[in-house]
Amino acid sequence: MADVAGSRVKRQVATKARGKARAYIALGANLGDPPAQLQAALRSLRSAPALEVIAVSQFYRTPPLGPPGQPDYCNAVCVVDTALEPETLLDLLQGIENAAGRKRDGERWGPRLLDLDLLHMEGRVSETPRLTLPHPQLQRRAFVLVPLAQVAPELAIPGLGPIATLAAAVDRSGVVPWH
Ligand code: A4P
Ligand code: MG
Repeated sequence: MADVAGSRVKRQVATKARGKARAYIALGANLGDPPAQLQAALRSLRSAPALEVIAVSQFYRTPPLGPPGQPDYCNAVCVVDTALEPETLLDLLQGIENAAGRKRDGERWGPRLLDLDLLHMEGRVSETPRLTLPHPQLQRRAFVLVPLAQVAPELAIPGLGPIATLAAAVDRSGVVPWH
């Protein structure tokens, strides 16, 4: 146990020494072939020179939040280390969404081919018109908290608290593994 904790501390120190921060990205899709779009987005993230993908959660089937009548979502969370500034990382995520054919002209929370949201970035907060960090809806969404708790069970977000506590407080009954 001590070894595991010790190596975690060393890893955090090494990460900071390189000027990198750990970031948590939510992936979602409910049009086309959702798991294939998530896999393609993960390939793009892995091939981005400015990012190191550290962990990816399982893919989950989740009931849609938003207008009724849309398909279930496929959701996941990915952990990366990066030296990018938060808004530059958002540019990268939106570029991947656009390359997947994402349109932004639909209704709020309507169906989509690919959505990549920046959930949290270690040591960073933001309240600009383009970027709110931590993500303002994070603590309400089982489709975010279940995969986030899987890849970062010990994460605590300043102002919100431990992910495990947040995940235990939402209705997770509709969130099931994607088969
Ligand atoms: N923006 C501000 N902060 C952030 C952030 N932390 N991460 C701005 C990403 N973007 C952020 O986003 C609208 C604007 O939010 C961006 O231009 C960016 O500058 P968008 O992706 O263009 O549009 P959107 O995703 O439709 O907007 P919104 O309101 O952010 O939707 P959400 O919150 O992403 O919700 N149900 C299930 N089961 N699973 C889902 O994944 N997703 C949504 C979308 C609705 N229902 C869902 C799911
Ligand atoms: Mg979005």
